[in-house]
Amino acid sequence: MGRDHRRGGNSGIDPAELAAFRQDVVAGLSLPQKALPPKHFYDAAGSRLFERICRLPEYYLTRTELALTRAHLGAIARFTGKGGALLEYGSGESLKTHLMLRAMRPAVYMPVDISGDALDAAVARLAREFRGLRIVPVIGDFTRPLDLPPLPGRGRRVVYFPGSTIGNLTPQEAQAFLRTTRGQVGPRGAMLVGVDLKKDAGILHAAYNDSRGVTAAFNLNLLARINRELGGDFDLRRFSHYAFYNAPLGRIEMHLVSLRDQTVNVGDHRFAFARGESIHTENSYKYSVAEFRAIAAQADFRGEKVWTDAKGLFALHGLLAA
Ligand code: SAH
Ligand code: AVI
Repeated sequence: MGRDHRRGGNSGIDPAELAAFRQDVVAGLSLPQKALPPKHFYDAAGSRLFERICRLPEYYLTRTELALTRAHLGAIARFTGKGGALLEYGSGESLKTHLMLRAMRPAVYMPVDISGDALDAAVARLAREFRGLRIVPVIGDFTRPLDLPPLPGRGRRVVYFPGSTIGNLTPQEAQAFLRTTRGQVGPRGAMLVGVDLKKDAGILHAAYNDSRGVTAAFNLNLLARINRELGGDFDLRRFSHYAFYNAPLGRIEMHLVSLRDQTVNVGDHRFAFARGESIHTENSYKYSVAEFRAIAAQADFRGEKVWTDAKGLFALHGLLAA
């Protein structure tokens, strides 16, 4: 499923991707609790909205992880080692990657992202900044088996997964993902994972209900994308963004709530919504250091290092193959 991004630009939508999107939408809207996978947020408009979220004052995750990475860059480079190969999942605009590339100086960088638009822009920027670096971009979905090109060279393999994107998987999915990654890095490999920590629910609530409404627009863009790509007729004014912290499950949940009884068509399919009924669009799990290390241990990774900020908002885990 992994593909080189040089497949001829991103002007047209890949028919296989479109079919997979349609299948997920039809299946998800047919569930008793309607649900859509969060990976479909990231079309060109969604990736741009996410980049705006990263710069919001309430969304502490990005700036905290950036500051953390900057503050500990020497120690992080000692942990990863120099040279070798760096594989990044969910690289997006590769914001934090600049720091990692400067510190680690890998021979090869392989960014993997579902969003061809985000990947294209990031690769063009990185190629200008890191002239000798071999960049092997892959458009792919890390929730499915990925047929990645072989990582060249005999140096150490390091997988970078920042941004707490791992929190958008369930704990079971996260463990399965880490196990696959453990296979990719091999016995001498390492992994760096950014994980949002559990914290005061008020801080979390503000981060996912920002005052400018960018997160709401990001959530609603999923319906706009269904309209654009699958011939849907969602009226975006009849749905509202809803995000809350589900404390027992340790996760932010994002939903789109129907503001009235209504019927929506997606191609030949028809879906009824009762007033107040929601589509569950995303989970964002928050883990204490011990909770995340326990998941990693089940995937044969040992929590070797962890860097956290003074306010205890975010953790950057250094994992080694156990
Ligand atoms: N790493 C960046 C971006 C995080 S946003 C940061 O830390 O700021 C999440 C990124 O993961 C987006 O770029 C999105 O396109 C990508 N993504 C989400 N689900 C994905 C999936 N299933 N497979 C591959 N990439 C995915
Ligand atoms: C990409 N991911 C880690 C973000 C998060 O915080 O779960 C996506 C996001 N959803 C709403 N705001 C940001």
